[in-house]
Amino acid sequence: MPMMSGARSRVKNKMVNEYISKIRSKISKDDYLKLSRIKNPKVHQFIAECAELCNPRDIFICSDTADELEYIRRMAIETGEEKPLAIPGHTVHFDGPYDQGRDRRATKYLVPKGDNLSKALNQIDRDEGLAEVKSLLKNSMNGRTMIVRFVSLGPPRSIFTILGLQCTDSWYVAHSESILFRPGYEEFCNSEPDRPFLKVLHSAGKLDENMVSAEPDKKRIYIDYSEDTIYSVNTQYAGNSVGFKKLAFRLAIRKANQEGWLAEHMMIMGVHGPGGRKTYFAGAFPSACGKTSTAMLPGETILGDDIAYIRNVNSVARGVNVECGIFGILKGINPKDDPVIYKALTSPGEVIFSNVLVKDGKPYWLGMGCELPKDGINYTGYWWEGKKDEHGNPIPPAHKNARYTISLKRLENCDPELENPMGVEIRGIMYGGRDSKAYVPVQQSFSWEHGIICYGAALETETTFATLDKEGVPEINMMSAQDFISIPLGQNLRNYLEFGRKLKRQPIIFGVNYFLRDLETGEYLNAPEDKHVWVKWMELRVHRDVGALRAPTGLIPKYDDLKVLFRKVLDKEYKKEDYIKQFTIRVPENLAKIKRAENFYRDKVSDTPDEFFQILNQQRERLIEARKKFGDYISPEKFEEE
Ligand code: SPV
Ligand code: MN
Repeated sequence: MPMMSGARSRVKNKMVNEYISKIRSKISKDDYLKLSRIKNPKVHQFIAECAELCNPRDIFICSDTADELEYIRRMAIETGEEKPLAIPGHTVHFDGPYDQGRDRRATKYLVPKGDNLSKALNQIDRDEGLAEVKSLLKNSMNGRTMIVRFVSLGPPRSIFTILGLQCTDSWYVAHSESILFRPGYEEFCNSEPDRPFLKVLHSAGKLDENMVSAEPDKKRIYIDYSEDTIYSVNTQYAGNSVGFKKLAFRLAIRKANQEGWLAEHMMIMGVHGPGGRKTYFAGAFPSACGKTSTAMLPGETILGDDIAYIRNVNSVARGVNVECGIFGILKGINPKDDPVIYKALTSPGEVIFSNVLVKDGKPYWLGMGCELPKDGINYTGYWWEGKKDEHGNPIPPAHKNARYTISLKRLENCDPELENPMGVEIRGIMYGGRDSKAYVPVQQSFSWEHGIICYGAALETETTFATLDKEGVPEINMMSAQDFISIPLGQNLRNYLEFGRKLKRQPIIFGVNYFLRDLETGEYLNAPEDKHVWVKWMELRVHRDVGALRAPTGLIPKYDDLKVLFRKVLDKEYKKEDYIKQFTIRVPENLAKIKRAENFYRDKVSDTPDEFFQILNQQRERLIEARKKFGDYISPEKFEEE
């Protein structure tokens, strides 16, 4: 690395000292030394500016030592943001009743004058937004400590690494970051003074007597992409406050686009195939649509459950997990269906539960496989069966979006390549939405472009409890990352298409749908565990070990192959009639789906590439052609082998 000239270095050091001196009265001598080891003046500038705006009583610099991490844990309990539970290492945190999920309405991009973002993205003029959020942050840390955290997104010292710095007044947020992200202080110290990094300023704002953000109507989460900075205030829900999760992800998407790689809302898993081989898949699913449960399938390994960076390395796609922990949904986790995670959540060790029901030091959540107590403490305070909210609606014992935060290393099925600085080769990518009517449970695309466009860009899903909006409304959710895409959507699609075209070995693209229902009865056509069979089938397809049938929407499995897999994987009899129901191509529903995707992109995305409409149209023509021969609902047995 080039050395700085003496004169330049002296100027930089002077600036460093100037910024640190501004906050000198609020930091200890030790912390002063910790900051002096970092040579990047922008780090000191950001910390000094945050302190000036939010006016904390003091500042705590975390350099990632075991003692400091323990101190953060203790402070989260001492301040009351977390409460200890009976099992050692377990704590519970509550968010307020209006802070139980990502808040789309309060989350906005700050758009400088003259810049254009797709209409579909929530935005505000940068000057106006900055003035608003800064006025809310003004003096927000009065009487509290500002905690400074440094993290490495992706394994440290790798081509994937992006550095992040967060200032927060929430010990819960700082604690969550210890579990979810790799330490970054050392890498900050060892970096050149001009190395870019992402910045987050968060304040929980005014707190009530239970240490819960008390002014949800003043919640703002603003993304200043022109300065790689995020402002978040009057919220504690981790998706809104832990800046390196979905907020920094939005900034990473912009960076990835500029540099020609992919930042994705994807899990990464290792799938075991015949002969002891392991094949890595990435999978994009909207929130609460089966992403973590796929990555957690018993007998396979989990490398990541939420955010992946994928790069072209020697002409193959390699991916890493941006995080090293899980902020996962508790609802439905039970010892029968999810033995690995259930065991980790009921054994001693560090876990933060949020928005569960607590009774006698034990956390309870919906669908945990046992009867829940009739009273206890939940996100509304003391709860009893029959308690109603202000609109007269019954309050559930635990929130549907109750979550756990745990380190991946605590799991028996954690993939050994988690910390590989070169990541793992991604051989398959799956896109899965909540589509009750049209797509079959699993299909393989005809090409990279077909998969990216028809399964990824046109992905349609019904809204879930992971955001504060109404549930069950169908919407287009591009690559399952619509909430996070911070550039014009057409440009995002172009970047994707280009990325694949430059690879010598492209990942195979699959579309999955765990939510297909019978058109008449409305019943789900598959059990949740069936996804394991689809995953094993995809693994075989990557290696071309089984054939497939050429349907208008993609290559679909043959009955005989699935029958063998159902027996092997689930020890289940797979009936021909079930196969036919699940894999019947529903022409009217698929045509309507294409129309909705076209309308969305035509109305909302002015820079959609023509290729998108061409490829969707080809799918339409294949469907119409097939309908001429076989009618509206076509049994898979009508299709020929590829
Ligand atoms: C999601 O909602 O997609 C999550 C949780 O993974 S959050 O951190 O809220 O984004
Ligand atoms: Mn997610």
